[in-house]
Amino acid sequence: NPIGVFDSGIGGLTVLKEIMNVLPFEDIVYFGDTARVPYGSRSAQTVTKYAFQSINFLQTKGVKAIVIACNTATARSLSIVQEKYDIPIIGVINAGVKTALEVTKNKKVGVIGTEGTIGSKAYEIEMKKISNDITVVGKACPLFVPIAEEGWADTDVASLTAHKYLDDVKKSGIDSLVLGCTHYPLLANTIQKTVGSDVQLVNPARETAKDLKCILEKKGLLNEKETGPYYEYFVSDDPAKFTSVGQKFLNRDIEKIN
Ligand code: DGN
Repeated sequence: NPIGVFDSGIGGLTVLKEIMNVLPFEDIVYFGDTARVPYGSRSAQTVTKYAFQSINFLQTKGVKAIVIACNTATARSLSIVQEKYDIPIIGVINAGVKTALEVTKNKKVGVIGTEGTIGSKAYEIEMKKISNDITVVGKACPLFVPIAEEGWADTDVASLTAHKYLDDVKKSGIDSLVLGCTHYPLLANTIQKTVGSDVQLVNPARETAKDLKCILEKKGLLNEKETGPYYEYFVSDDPAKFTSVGQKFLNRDIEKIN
């Protein structure tokens, strides 16, 4: 059976890319809720309703596990949906939390994400469960999303925007910075230049893929046969933009799209 992955739109493709690298023989069904993106500015109740709908849809495809490849949807709904379904469901936040705590030396961690993710304090709450002497500096950077989708990640527009958002975050003395939104890995170069090389960036997508592998292994759900994987994409709005922008996010062609 395939793994189900969903996101508010195309951003989750940065997570999908990591899953494809770590689990190259797994079939995957991806759902991007492009008709209702962005989730970042919506209420917890609305995002949770959308998450249930996405999971119910993926279940019609017979998925054996689900990855919520969206920081906002993870922040708003993960614990609620985990209670309602029998299959493993993981989000992207725990992996980022774990890695940031491993990386930080001065215990001052920056977290950037959408307004929804930062407003929920999900990263901070999870970090403090593990280490109560940690200082978390959160900052919503909503404009990074359209900049990444426009393909402007390495332009002066991105750099100016990054300075506007991050100069204060940098001044607070953080030594690590979690890219707590699916789009931000695309801006990693610009963000790194802005905060300086002494701040280590943490990409939760990579760690999420490794966590998924562990969970599938533990539950005996790994695909043992080494056959060419099958990838299928579904979107709730026009597939054309998803395909053109998505190929940049994924670094490969998007073929079977519905
Ligand atoms: N996928 C969203 C996230 O990771 O928070 C970003 C896009 C959005 O819905 N604003």
